[in-house]
Amino acid sequence: MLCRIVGAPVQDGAGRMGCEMGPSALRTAGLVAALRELGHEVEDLGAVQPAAPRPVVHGNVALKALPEISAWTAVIAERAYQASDSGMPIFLGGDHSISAGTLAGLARRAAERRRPLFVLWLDAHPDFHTLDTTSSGNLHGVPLAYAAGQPGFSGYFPDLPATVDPKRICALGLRSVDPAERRALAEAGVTVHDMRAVDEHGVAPLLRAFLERVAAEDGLLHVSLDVDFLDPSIAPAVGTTVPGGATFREAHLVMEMLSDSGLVASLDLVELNPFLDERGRTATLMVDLTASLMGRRIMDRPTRSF
Ligand code: DIR
Ligand code: MN
Ligand code: MN
Ligand code: MN
Repeated sequence: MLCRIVGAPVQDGAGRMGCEMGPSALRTAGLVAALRELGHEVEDLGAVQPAAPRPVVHGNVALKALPEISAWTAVIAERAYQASDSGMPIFLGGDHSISAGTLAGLARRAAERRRPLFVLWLDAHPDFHTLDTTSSGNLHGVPLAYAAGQPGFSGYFPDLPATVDPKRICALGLRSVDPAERRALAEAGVTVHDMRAVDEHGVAPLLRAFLERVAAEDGLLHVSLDVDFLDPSIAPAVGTTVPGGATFREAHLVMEMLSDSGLVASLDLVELNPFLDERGRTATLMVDLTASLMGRRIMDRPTRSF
C-alpha cells in the first residue's frame, strides 16, 4: 500500500496550544519507519501551509479563531482531495478541526468515484456541534457536524461540494456528549456506540456490524482517531482527557479488525498534544496503533475478513 502522509499542524481549534507539534511528534515516534517495516511505500507530502484568515464574523461570541479555522479547512480540504487520488492518505493533526477539511476533501473524492463514504469516529466526543450550539467555542467540537451537512455553516466555513451521509457515520467510544449534540446525533441518524455499549457488548460486535455495512455498500471507509478515544492512563497527551476510555487491548483490537477488513481508505491521527506527554509515550502508542491498522500482528492469523 502507498501511504501518503500529510501534516496538518493546526492548534487553534483546541482550547490550548500544543497540537501544532503533533505531526513532528508522530514522525519522531517513528511513524514512517513503522509503515515501511510493514512493507508499505511511504510518501511524505509535508505540511499543509496555513492560509490567511478569512474575514468572517459570527453572532456566537464564544467562537474562537473562526477566521483561522475557516481558512485551514479550505486548504486542508484541497490537500485531502489531492492526496486521495491514489494510495492511502494519513493526516497528522493537529487538533480535530482538521477533519472538517479532511472529510470535505474525501467526500468530494468519494462522490467523484461514485462510492459511498463511511466514517468511523473514534473519540470521547462526537464533535457534532454547530457554530450556533457550541458553548466552549472550540472549533475542534464541530468538524463532524460540518461534514455531515448540519445547518449554520454556510458563509462561515467553505461550502461543501459533497457531504457525508450521517447514516454512514459510526461514533465509537463516546463518553462526553453535550445536550445539543445528543439531540442532533439522534435526529441525523448517526450510529452511536458510547462506552456503556462497549462495556456491555465489547468493541468487536459493534465494529463488526458497521464494517459489514461498509462492505455491503462497497464503501470507502475513513477512520478519524482522536487521542482521547483512549483512556488517559495510557494516552495522557491530549487537552481534553475524559476518564473511562478505550483500553490498550480494545484499541489494538479495533485497529486489527479494521486492518483485517481491508476497507480503510484514509486515516486522521488527531489531538496529540506532545507538550502534555510523558517522554513521547502517547505519540508512540498512536504510531503502534497505526501499525496495527496497517497490518502489524502479534502472530500470523488465518486470513479472515472481520
Ligand atoms: C466539548 C468538548 N464537547 C466542546 N469537545 C471536544 O468543547 O464542544 N473535545 N471535541 O475534544
Ligand atoms: Mn475529537
Ligand atoms: Mn475528543
Ligand atoms: Mn465536543
